[in-house]
Amino acid sequence: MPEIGMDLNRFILEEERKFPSATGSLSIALTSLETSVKIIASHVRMAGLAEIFGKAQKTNIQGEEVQKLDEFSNNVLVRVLSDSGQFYAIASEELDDVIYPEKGKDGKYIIAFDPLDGSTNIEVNISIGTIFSIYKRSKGTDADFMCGGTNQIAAGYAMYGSSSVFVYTTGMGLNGFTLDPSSGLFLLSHPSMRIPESGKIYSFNESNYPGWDDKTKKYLDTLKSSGYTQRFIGTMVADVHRTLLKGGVFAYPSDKKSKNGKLRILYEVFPMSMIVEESGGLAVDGKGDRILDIVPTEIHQRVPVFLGSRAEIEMFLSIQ
Ligand code: AFP
Repeated sequence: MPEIGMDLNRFILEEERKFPSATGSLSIALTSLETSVKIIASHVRMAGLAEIFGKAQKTNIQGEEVQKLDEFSNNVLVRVLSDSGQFYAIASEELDDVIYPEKGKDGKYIIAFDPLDGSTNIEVNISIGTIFSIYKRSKGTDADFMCGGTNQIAAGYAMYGSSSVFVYTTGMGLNGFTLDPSSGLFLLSHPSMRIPESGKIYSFNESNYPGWDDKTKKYLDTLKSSGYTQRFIGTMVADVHRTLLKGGVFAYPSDKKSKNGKLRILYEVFPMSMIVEESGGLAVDGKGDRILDIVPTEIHQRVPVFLGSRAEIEMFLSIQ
């Protein structure tokens, strides 16, 4: 068990030492993510003060309103990750097309991210976050991103809440770090995270109930009649973070208006599914198929998702 309080940088290096053949590329890649989220965290703290607050009066590829802090976060990630030289390609929820950074032409990795998840919560001072997912470069085209969730080599998120946390996995356990504002270091606070086998919370946007299919409606009815309570923040990072710590289920089902649900597979659903599975939980789509086995066909694809504790996902799977 790693030592509580260990600095994220040292943790990344100690993990690398477990693989004598490692070149250090993944460590540099992860450290560049750490740098990016520290910069974003400090700007999130300043949001109400630093004229960065407010809307940029544009819409992004998803037709959603882009806020200034989204643009800032996207720009920080693109710049810092490009400068690291480790990423051959970068796909962002905020950008129409994949970027191929000049400095990354020899990079072994590609990365997909949602720079600022939960952006509608910025103005009301509710937790927001950054989500990322790393793959190996193969052919060197956009198609490299369409290799399926099981090929992620690392996934993680940062949450900017009452404190800032950084949670990530490289497939060797899930670990969470909390930012110490006085030293500016992410310190290990949640080693070897395990999701509870079951919980008592369901996290759905229940206002979509009328548009759900019968199975989803029946599931929700069963949860309610079995004494579950509801929490829905509207920031996937925060809802999943709570689900990891307290157990239960987070879901964003399809509905009559959004046939594939709302959440994006590359930027949100794959990384969170890897994280939840790594902690001992399950992540499935509306048909009950494992999320990580899906092979997307386009970078901005959406997918319905049900993820969380084993007991609550098995309950969903058992409903006819
Ligand atoms: P924004 O980043 O546009 O706020 O969307 C957040 C999100 O993608 C995800 O984090 C939430 O779970 C989900 O949307 C909430 O969406 P609704 O409030 O529309 O149900």
